[in-house]
Amino acid sequence: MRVKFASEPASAITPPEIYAARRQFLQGSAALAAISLLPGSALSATAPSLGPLRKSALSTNEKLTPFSDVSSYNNFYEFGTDKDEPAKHAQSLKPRPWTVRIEGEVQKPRTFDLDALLKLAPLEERVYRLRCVEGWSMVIPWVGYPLSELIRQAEPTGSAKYVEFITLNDAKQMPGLNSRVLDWPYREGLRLDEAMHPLTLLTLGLYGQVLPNQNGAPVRVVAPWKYGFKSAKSIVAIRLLREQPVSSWTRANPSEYGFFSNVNPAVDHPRWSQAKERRIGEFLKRETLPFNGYADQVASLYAGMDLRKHF
Ligand SMILES: Nc1nc2c(c(=O)[nH]1)N[C@H]1C(S)=C(S)[C@@H](COP(=O)(O)O)O[C@H]1N2
Ligand SMILES: [Mo]
Repeated sequence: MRVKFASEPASAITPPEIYAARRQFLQGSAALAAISLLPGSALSATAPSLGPLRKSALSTNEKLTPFSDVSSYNNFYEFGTDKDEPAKHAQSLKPRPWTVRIEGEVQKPRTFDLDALLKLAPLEERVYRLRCVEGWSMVIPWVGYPLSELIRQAEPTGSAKYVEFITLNDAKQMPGLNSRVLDWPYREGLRLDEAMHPLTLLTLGLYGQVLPNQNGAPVRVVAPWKYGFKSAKSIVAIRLLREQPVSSWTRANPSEYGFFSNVNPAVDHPRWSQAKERRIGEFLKRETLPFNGYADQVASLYAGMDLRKHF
């Protein structure tokens, strides 16, 4: 990670060890065990800190996946399709300067630069499970605030029913765009009520630091009850829509990737079971939980829907 905040003096940058100590203090004994397994040196020595952070009650207490795995085992097809390619190639991404525009069915279309996004709402640490449709999962301490904080700034009209997320589309920064593996730019979407749900995080960092490029710098979305591909990285536009958008994965293979893609152990992917998952760093597989363990918070969003049909 070589991102620097041009505006910040070196003294404002919290060393990773201090971050780890602060997090221990905040999280109490449940997280102590997890943190002590994680040497400060495992964090980036150069990435700017995003502290101080509020602790979120929506966090899981599960053991964190080490920073080294979170930042080296990635899906980010703009940098290649192998898990190790984003970490190898994403240094060509320039996360500053950066803007995100909010447009479409809104009364106030707006463009925010990164400094404005960082100041828009108090940053929180949210420890979430992330479950990839491929059958692996991680536990990641994300940093951000509810996406709803950003969306409401643009004042969605009464006709807005869906939200589309559009990733940067620049082959100079993203060598994978020269491959036809997906229809670029990467697009994802949520229903408006999903996007406004308090769990849905506008994500600017992880492990207390700005996002590593390979994790979607400088800004991404994380919707933790859905398969990982719903959480678009390196977003440049958020579009409010009347109609359901077609995401890149649905376009590539509609019979395998539906619009909702809620984590569901009872609905197999056409080519493999979704009943279990491998937590990165563990040997034995775990049972996959409905809605990735967030059923209490989100199941009501789908009341009356047949989730086998709306997969
Ligand atoms: N723009 C973009 N966003 C993306 C992807 C991608 O290829 N391009 N991959 C998705 C998939 S499949 C997963 S599992 C998660 C992985 O996020 P992580 O690497 O930060 O763990 O990012 C998602 N967001
Ligand atoms: Mo994924």
